[in-house]
Amino acid sequence: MNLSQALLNQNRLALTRLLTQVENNTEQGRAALNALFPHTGKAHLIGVTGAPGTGKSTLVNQLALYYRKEHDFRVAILAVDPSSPFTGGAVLGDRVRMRDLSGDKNVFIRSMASRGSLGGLAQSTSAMVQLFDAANYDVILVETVGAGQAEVDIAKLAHTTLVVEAPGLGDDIQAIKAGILEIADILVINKADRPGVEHTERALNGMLELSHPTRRIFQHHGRSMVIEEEKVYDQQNTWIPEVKRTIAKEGYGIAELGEAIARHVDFLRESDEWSRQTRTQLQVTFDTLLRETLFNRFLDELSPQVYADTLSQIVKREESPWGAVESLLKTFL
Ligand SMILES: Nc1nc2c(ncn2[C@@H]2O[C@H](COP(=O)(O)OP(=O)(O)O)[C@@H](O)[C@H]2O)c(=O)[nH]1
Ligand SMILES: [Mg+2]
Repeated sequence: MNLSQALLNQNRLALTRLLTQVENNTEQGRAALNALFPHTGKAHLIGVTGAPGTGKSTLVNQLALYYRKEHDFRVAILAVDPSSPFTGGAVLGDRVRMRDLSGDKNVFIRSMASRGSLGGLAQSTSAMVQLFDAANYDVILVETVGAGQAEVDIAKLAHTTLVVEAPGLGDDIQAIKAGILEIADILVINKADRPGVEHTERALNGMLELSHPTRRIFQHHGRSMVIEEEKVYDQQNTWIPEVKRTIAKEGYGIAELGEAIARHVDFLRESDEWSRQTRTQLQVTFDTLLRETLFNRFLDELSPQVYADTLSQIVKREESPWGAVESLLKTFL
């Protein structure tokens, strides 16, 4: 059976198998990505990131239910959690998710626990997302934990990035420290039933005020004007992140969040930002593949002895990395 063809026919087993191939960066996985590429480029990729315990899994679960009910979208969920390699990332939120969404053949849930192969976590994620895209999922929700460089890289893949905060996680807002606020299109204050929600909201608004001084008020013919809620982007046509409160556990604020996400999609389409993002992502994929392939091909040609000798010369400072590369390349040209 041709797995790629089966995937296009929305066969779940084929998708499951190819996801594993692609996650492990096998020959078969790469061949499938190549064959399926013409069928990609349609899905809306939503990244959901934030500190552990803020309620990301619960929120993703609720968003999936919302998209099923309100829009009849086909929804894929990819939970990237390298911190729990033995459980496959299936913590409490994921079990709840499984219960609510299992049995719906238009929902597909997958956990990724590995650090990702050669190209790294972001590249593995990107490749797995392409399979969901080809399999005709309208919305792909990618949940990532924490705020490291890998999470930032994954967030850059997404068309829309939600950064989830929760009140009472200490006075510092976790995400700000890691600079993850800069990648947020929508800031979600989940657990809005908890005390301290006003404090968190004030802190986030303060941060936004600094980075987007035009957020609430801008000058118009010398007069100050308050922007209406629907017109959340400024004159430069840049998106101003929205702040939304949710109680994911009870489904509160989910529809409003869904509407904010829809406004962001409208903005991406109208401002041509969607095509720009797509172009950048494809360039990253292309460059990464090129670098990886050339490097591997070069190593295949080079005897391990020559590599080891050169490295020890560099370590002894008899040769510089620059000089070594130059002379090695000469012998191959
Ligand atoms: N009080 C409250 N608890 C919530 C809310 N959303 C999720 N939780 C709980 O917070 C815990 C962590 O949720 P989870 O979705 O696994 O968080 P994640 O680690 O960010 O994926 C679970 O016990 C959830 O039931 C909420 O809006 N309010
Ligand atoms: Mg989770």
